[in-house]
Formats: sequence, C-alpha cells, structure tokens
Amino acid sequence: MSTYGEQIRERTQWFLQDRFGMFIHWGLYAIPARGEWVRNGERISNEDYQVYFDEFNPDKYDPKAWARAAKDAGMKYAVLTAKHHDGFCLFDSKLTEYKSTHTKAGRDLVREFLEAFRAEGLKVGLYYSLIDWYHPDYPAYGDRIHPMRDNEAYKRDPATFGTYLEYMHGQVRELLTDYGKLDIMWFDFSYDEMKGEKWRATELMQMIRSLQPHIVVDNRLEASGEEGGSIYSSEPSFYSGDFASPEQIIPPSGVVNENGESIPWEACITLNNNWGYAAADKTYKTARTVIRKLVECVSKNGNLLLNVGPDARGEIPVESLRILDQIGRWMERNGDSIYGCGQASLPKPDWGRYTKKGNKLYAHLFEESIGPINLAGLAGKIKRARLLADGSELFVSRPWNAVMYPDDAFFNFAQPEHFTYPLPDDQ
Ligand code: FUL
Repeated sequence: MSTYGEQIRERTQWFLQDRFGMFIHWGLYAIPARGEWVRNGERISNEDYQVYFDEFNPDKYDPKAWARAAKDAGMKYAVLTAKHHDGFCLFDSKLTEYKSTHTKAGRDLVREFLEAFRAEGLKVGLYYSLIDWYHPDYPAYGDRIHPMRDNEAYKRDPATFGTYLEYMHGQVRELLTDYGKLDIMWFDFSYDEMKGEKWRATELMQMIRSLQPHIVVDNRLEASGEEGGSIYSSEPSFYSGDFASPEQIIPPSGVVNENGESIPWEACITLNNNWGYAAADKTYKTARTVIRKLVECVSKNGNLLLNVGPDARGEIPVESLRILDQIGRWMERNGDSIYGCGQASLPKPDWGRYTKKGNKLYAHLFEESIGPINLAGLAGKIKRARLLADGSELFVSRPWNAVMYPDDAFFNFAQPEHFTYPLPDDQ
C-alpha cells in the first residue's frame, strides 16, 4: 500500500505536467453582469433573481469554440462551474428543478462542455460550490459579511442542514457517475466552522475515490481561497485534497508542507477583477502580465488556472479572447519552458525567473538588460545557451560568469526586445 502522500503524487502527475488551465465561471449571474456574487452582494430577493432563470437563454453557447480558445492559448485543462454559490445548476441534476435544462436554454451545459473539451484533448474538471444560496436548508453564508438570510433555522435545527448535505453529496454523485471520467473536482469553499466534517467530508471523499479513484480534488473541503497558500501538513487528512488553491495570489515561496517539501498547487486568477461576467469591468491584465504570472507559478512548482467569464449569450468576452490568443502565440514558441517544468534550485535572479526541466534551465528575462546577464552560481556549468523562441545560439562568456547555463540549457527571453516572435505589448 502506498502512502497517502504517494497517492497524491501519482494522481497529480499529469496536473503538474500540464501547468496551465482555463477556469470558466458561468451561470445566471452573467445576465446582471456584475460578477458571480451579485445576488448576495446586492441582496437580490429570490423573486428578482428568478427573473434571470426565466430569461436565461445562451443562444451563442458553443463550447467547441471555448475549447479551441483554451487549446490555442496553450491550456491543457479546463474547469467549469457546474454550480456556483447561487445554486443554479448547469447540469441536468435529478435532485433539483433549478437547472439549465429547465431554462429556455433547455441544454445540459456541463455535458456539452465536457464533450467539447475532451474532443480537443483537454483534461476536464468541474467546480462545485459547497455554499448554496438557493437551497432552503443551506445556512446563510457568513452573517458577518453579506447576510442573505437569517440562519437561525440552522442554529435551531441542525437536522435541516443534513438535508442540504444529502442534496450536495447526491449532486456530486451524479456528476461523478453520469458524466464519464472527470479529471478534477474543484470544491468551493470552507469558512469559519463550515469545513471538513461539517460537509461530511470523509464520507464525501470516500464516495469520490470509489467512483473516480484518479480524480484530482482541490483543498477547499477544508480551506478557503485565502488559506490556499499556507503551509500544509506532511500527513494530510483524507479530505485535505490533492492540491492547494491560492486565489488571486501567487504565494511568495510556492506552497510547501511542514517539512519544506513542495506540494501541488494551482493559483486561480481572473483576467479582469471578476470571475463571473462583469460587463463594466475593463480592468484586463495584459497578456504579458499573465505570461509572467504563469512563469512565476511554474518557477515555484505551481499551476495557473486562468479565468474567463462568458456572457449571458454564452460567449467569452472579446477582450479575454484577444489576451488568450496573444498568450497562445507566446506558448507556441515557449511552451517548452512551461510544460513539465518546475522550480530550479537556484536563487531567484534579479533580472527575471528560472524554470527547469531535467538538465535544461530556462531563463525568463523580465527586466531590461543592457548587456550580458550574469548567471550567478553557474560558472563553468553551462554547455550551451539558446534562445528558445527561435533556437538561435546565444553567446556564453566562459572566463567570466556571464550568460551561463548547465548542460543543454536554453534561454527563454520573456522580453520583447530579445524575442524573435514578439511578446504582446503592454497597453
Ligand atoms: C471564491 C468564490 O467565492 C468566487 O466566487 C470564485 O468562485 C473563486 C474561485 O472562489 O472563493
């Protein structure tokens, strides 16, 4: 019998290899178009939110186009919100009427997503919210933050919450039984006392492992996004999950366990400032910024799950598509410095970051350089240096330690001036 830690390493092998995925936040909240928390944040009543259910009709939903956009961006996997906090299900659950098949869409959006992405050779995952603002037996999330509903009922009668747990476990069972092999189960999220066994997490994980032994599960049956980058125990509990999920941050030193060993992690990051479609939010990151974040994650042994929020008609915003396209052109040339790469055991250089695979070290030059860069600590160890983008030879100065590399190393300049294939400009 292998240890639990070994099982995690085995399950996450492909995940650590793939490094780059697409997160998709999509649901009824695309109609108000003010982000996925809108119902809670603006205290929208059930009646008013119902209007979005009655209207929902994403006539432009073409998951094949989404899958192509992801693949062309160099992404290797994707995770779609099967149910977000508002409780609306994008799949044909037998346990609720509150689902896409009962809207004007009349489609099982999850099934179509899975088929389209698998057809492009991408791995597939589903996000499932533990929190549910629709289900009558779910206690209001965080009285102290945005009270939706008085949770006195929950406090008086914990048995009612059991009804919700039956529902939640039942839906997870449906997703893992009726939709073929899934690669990732992405739960969201624990808070205050609502964590671990409050979700009946051991039982839930037992079910998950018996239905889909190889599925990779995130850590939020126990954690919130804020806790995503904290130190992990070297002996994780059964439901700690397979990877940490820092949200909107890249942990300064990656994620390690108490023995200082790197554990699998994935930073999830938005393209603008919202997960769900937010029509007025034009604070998009540049492709260059995203590429640097991806490099940073990999340089710390992490993955990047980059989010898009399709609109109410089912299309990924053009701004996002443009950024994905630019990332894709960079990845086409430089993907070797990302896939299967991880941390180099060298201090972070002043001029950028290293990623590493086998005996190849990739140098991502972020800072303006007006001459040779100094590769501290590598004097005499470098056989060859090449510009990854076009394979061209780079001069290595042997007697003094400038531009130097270990065996077969490659350069990978993430700086437009040094790129034969242009990196998209900041604008
Ligand atoms: C958070 C959620 O509350 C956000 O809406 C989003 O889904 C993010 C990835 O996780 O905790």
